[in-house]
Amino acid sequence: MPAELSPIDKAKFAAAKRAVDFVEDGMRVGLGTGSTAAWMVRCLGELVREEGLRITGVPTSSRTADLARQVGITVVGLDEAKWLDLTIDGTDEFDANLNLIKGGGGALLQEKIVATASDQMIVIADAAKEVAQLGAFPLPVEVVPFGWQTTKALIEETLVSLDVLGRSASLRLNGQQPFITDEGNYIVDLHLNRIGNARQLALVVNQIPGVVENGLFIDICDVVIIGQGDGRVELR
Ligand code: ABF
Repeated sequence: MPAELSPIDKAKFAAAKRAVDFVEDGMRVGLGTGSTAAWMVRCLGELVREEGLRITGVPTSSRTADLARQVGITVVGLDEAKWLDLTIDGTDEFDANLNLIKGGGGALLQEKIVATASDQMIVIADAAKEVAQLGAFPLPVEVVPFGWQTTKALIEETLVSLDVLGRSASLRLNGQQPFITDEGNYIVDLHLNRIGNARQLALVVNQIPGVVENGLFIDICDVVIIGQGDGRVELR
């Protein structure tokens, strides 16, 4: 573990390092996005360069693709890999049922596609990501730019009938401009505070015309590896 890391980065590194123990020679591996996943990509790159580990990486964002190539991992698209043995990714929140809120980095669409096309999904996280109930982290929803304000209004209207505490939504900005995803879409963040029925919310929001995908990962994650500042890890 690099010596100069802050406690939070030590926790992320510890979880990432433990996760790569699950990667076997010849695997097709989904590579997640975010700072914790970046440690995992770097650890895998070291095994590729120094131990001759042979894997094929399928990145979940352009940022991850660039880092994977930089550290020497062979990168292919999902359609070339067809199906993955394992996806390792970060998260913004996880609950006792291993349901997640993801998308803080704006890559939720590719992350969910890749994780769903995998035999197993391992999430790596620092302990602060664990919550009793999902929703304190704003729920990212990817929407097409066409008519986004109408889509946002329809989402807010729908929230009135759902078991959530907060009901406001905001367009995610990058400076003064809308944040643009790898697919050229926008992100609307839902400020819900507490989500009572995540499964129902995920289904209802995705029915709204203009919504592409939401950041709720229900029944997708198989294992969460929680890293601690002292280097210890815990598996859920
Ligand atoms: C990514 O990991 C995103 O879905 C999520 O927002 C992010 C968490 O980032 P970090 O690991 O930097 O906390 O998969």
